[in-house]
Amino acid sequence: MAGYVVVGAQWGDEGKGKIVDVLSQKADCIVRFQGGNNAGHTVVAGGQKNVLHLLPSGVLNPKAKCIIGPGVVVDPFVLLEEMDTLTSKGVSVDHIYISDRAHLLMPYHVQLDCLQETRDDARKIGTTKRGIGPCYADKYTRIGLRVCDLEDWDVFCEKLSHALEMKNEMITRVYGGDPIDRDELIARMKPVRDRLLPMIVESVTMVNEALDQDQTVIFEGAQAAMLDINYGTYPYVTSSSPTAAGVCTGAGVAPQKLKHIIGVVKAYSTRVGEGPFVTELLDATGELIRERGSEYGATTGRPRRCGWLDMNVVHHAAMINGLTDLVVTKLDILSGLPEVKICTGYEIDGKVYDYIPSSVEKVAKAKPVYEVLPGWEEDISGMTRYEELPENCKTYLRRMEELAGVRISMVSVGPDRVNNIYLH
Ligand code: 2SA
Ligand code: GDP
Ligand code: MG
Repeated sequence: MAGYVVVGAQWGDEGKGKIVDVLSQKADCIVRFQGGNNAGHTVVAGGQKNVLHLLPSGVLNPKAKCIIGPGVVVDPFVLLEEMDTLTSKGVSVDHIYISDRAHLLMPYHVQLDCLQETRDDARKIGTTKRGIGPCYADKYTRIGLRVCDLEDWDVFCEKLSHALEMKNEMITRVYGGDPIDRDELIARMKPVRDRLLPMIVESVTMVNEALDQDQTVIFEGAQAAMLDINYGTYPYVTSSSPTAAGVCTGAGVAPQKLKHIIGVVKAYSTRVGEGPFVTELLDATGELIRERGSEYGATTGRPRRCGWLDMNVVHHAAMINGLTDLVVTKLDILSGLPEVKICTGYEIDGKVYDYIPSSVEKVAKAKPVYEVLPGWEEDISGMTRYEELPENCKTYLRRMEELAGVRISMVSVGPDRVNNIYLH
């Protein structure tokens, strides 16, 4: 039984897509378990770059089953567009399956997300405006539409009409927006339904059987621990659980079946959207990291905020996920900096915290406690063995391991699937 979980240990964009692609080459099954097309997962292979939003990053391996799991919110229009783009590049999409339990993200969710984000600047979350929050809200209010509802067209139309009536009331009365026309939406959904029907599966049994047969199954997280609805910097979070626990609820798999829990850690920190960011660099170094690391949203193109590595954050992620391994990415981007800093705690009103306080107001006041380490000059992007790395680079990695209490099993030194150094 080999269940591999790949999750983000910071604020997302750590390079999970790349790591899932690397692992997928020997996998039987890759499962997305939360989030939706807010995700932007980049895979670079043989000079060709693909950015995946809803499809699992294992899609380039035609032999592996790629499953959009029960915990995902699926915008069917985006899904089909993403599949068509891959098809036009010669990538097979015959191995993609959608869970019958996944929720459908409808145009009214997107509209509500946009309206909520533009209504009150002071309370803006900085979402991707892809409708994620409103769709999960409907799921928990129990007026969501699920993929299985598509199987009976009359049932689907009835449920859609009921939900749309309430949503239109909100769109028009609360936000003064334009209502969505029911007949038009139903007409748009008909051809979509016809294309989706053959891809619908009962994924829970499928995935559990694969694990019971000792197949290699990868659970691909989107976003990251600090964006977790329960354990992130609430309310500046996404609306799902991008953690190992999220695999259990979002894929229908028991905790003891998850053997390897890999936390992907970028060698520095980035965040996109609003919310506190204790190690943020609002200076030339932050700018340098953004440009060198091409730190722009893979879905929205927004510039990402950049800062030093925050081990308070990584330690938090290690704890709530039960990480067994760290994979460190983008270490190549730090080459040439005279010194590198690691945050080991937060100073708030004279007290040092070695954990993440729950109050976002408190975190916003925190001053980082730094350890300053010497940098390294060498370009490490072509290196393939740990021994080749500069001493200062090794010291940086070892300190990360110590502070996280988790071993580093791989270091990524470039975007391509071959740019890796294996430690274990
Ligand atoms: P949402 O849209 O409701 O999930 O937004 C809520 C918060 O979650 C953040 N979020 C992300 N953070 C980093 N990367 C994400 N994916 C894209 C990428 C982001 C992009 O790969 O670059 O292109 O802008 C992602 N998705 C959601 C979001 O910024 C809010 O802070
Ligand atoms: P994800 O959301 O966690 O999958 O990450 P993104 O794809 O949004 O952002 C990571 C970016 O860094 C992508 O452009 C990757 O191609 C790139 N990347 C991943 N690993 C490395 C690395 O080790 N070095 C460099 N230079 N780029 C990397
Ligand atoms: Mg991303």
